[in-house]
Amino acid sequence: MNTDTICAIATPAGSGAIAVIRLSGENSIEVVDEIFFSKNPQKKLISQKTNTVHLGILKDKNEIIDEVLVTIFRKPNSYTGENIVEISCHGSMFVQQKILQLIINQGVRLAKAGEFTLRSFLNGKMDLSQAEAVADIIAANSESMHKTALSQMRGGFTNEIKILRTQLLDFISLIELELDFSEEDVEFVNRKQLKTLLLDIQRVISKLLNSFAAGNVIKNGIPTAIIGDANVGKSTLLNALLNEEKAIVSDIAGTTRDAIEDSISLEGLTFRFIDTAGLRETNDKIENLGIQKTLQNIEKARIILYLLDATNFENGKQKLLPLLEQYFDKKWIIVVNKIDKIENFNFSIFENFEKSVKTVFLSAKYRNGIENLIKILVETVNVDVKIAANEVVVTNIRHYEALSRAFESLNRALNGLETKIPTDFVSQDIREVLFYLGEITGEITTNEILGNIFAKFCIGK
Ligand SMILES: Nc1nc2c(ncn2[C@@H]2O[C@H](COP(=O)(O)OP(=O)(O)OP(=O)(O)O)[C@@H](O)[C@H]2O)c(=O)[nH]1
Ligand SMILES: [Mg+2]
Repeated sequence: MNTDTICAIATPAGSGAIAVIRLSGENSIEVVDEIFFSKNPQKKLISQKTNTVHLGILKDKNEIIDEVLVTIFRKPNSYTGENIVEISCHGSMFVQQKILQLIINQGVRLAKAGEFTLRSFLNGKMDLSQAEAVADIIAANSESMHKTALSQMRGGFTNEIKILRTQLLDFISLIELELDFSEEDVEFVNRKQLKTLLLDIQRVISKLLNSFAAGNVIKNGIPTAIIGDANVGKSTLLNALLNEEKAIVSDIAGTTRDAIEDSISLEGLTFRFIDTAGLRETNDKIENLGIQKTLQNIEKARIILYLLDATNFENGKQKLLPLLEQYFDKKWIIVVNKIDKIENFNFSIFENFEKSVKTVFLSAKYRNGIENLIKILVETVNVDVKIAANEVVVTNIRHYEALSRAFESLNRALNGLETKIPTDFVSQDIREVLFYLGEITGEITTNEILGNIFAKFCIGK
């Protein structure tokens, strides 16, 4: 394990009011002491207490670089578990680089992405899933994402897993003892108790596996496909929802060929809107590929906004019914667009149009009625996502995979107990359960796993 001192700019690239440069490692306090001068010439950082802040100037030989605040965290009570110094300087790019260079000149190494958090994990300050949650918190851009990441950082579901894993470890040691005495036909392990524990674990894992779908929605946004005939205003609606001219809009039917998508957070929920190629008969090869893709996007979506043109809806209506039947498990919302084109719009034409499905009337072009659509969108998903946000949820694909593997091994172990196969096979399956559960929390890690996780972090975290 590396214990050298590392440094990085912890604030985003660019200039700002303040920037923070961070050092971690045995020598961080001494290193900063070399360039830091307090008003009181007697004051040395090395003799200051932990968690204290000091005002002074940084100097490169005799040249003053900046007036700064220096915060000291002594090991082991710091983020990384090592000595940490944070220098808050004025946020000019030039000053930041200059200070960083000064520190590096003293033999401190530039930190790799996520290295501070990696050290925190290696020093036992947090488990692996908590470290991953740190990255998720930084990436969170909606309330629900933030909530789940925060709950995970504070322990989330891994506490429960750790407890069950420890209990299982106790059993496995007894089982293995039993195997050592196999000639003597003794039973140290109460099979009934073991089975109860395995069933407990099975219940927990299966709950977590089920939460992944909801977790995924929270993290990546609720996939919402915008579907309909050509020219009904799908791209116009996408732009209105995103508040941005993302997709090309034109009065030529068949404008959108490839699916266009983007996410936006609406009332705390992230929606991923997918604008698609209009459904119509055409000989255009590329457009046809686009239409096939539209069908795949219906498949992947959770919510379908089905657009109709208020001035010309017969065609769209005919296509809607078979789609509704085929994709009955999706949440459909019918959007009647271009109502600005009709004076004295007669809503009753659409009444009972499709009883089970909500209908919204709007003008995408003039952004009339968009608020109402957003309200209905939020209502549509709120129920299931809200539940998910308050429970522990798995949002991380790595955790999901490890849990799936653990689940398989667990079922084999339970089967083995049932059919009374030789104990060493059962013990092998239980070892596997332990292995996969340990992978989540980091009790079992490989360099490859660590490398994958921390490479995704920002430098300075
Ligand atoms: N008056 C009016 N025109 C609209 C409205 N929404 C869209 N349009 C117009 O309808 C035409 C088609 O709009 P698009 O958004 O490109 O339609 P689309 O469904 O994406 O079309 P394709 O990509 O070809 O399938 C454009 O000329 C838009 O300006 C609306 O609410 N009112
Ligand atoms: Mg379009």
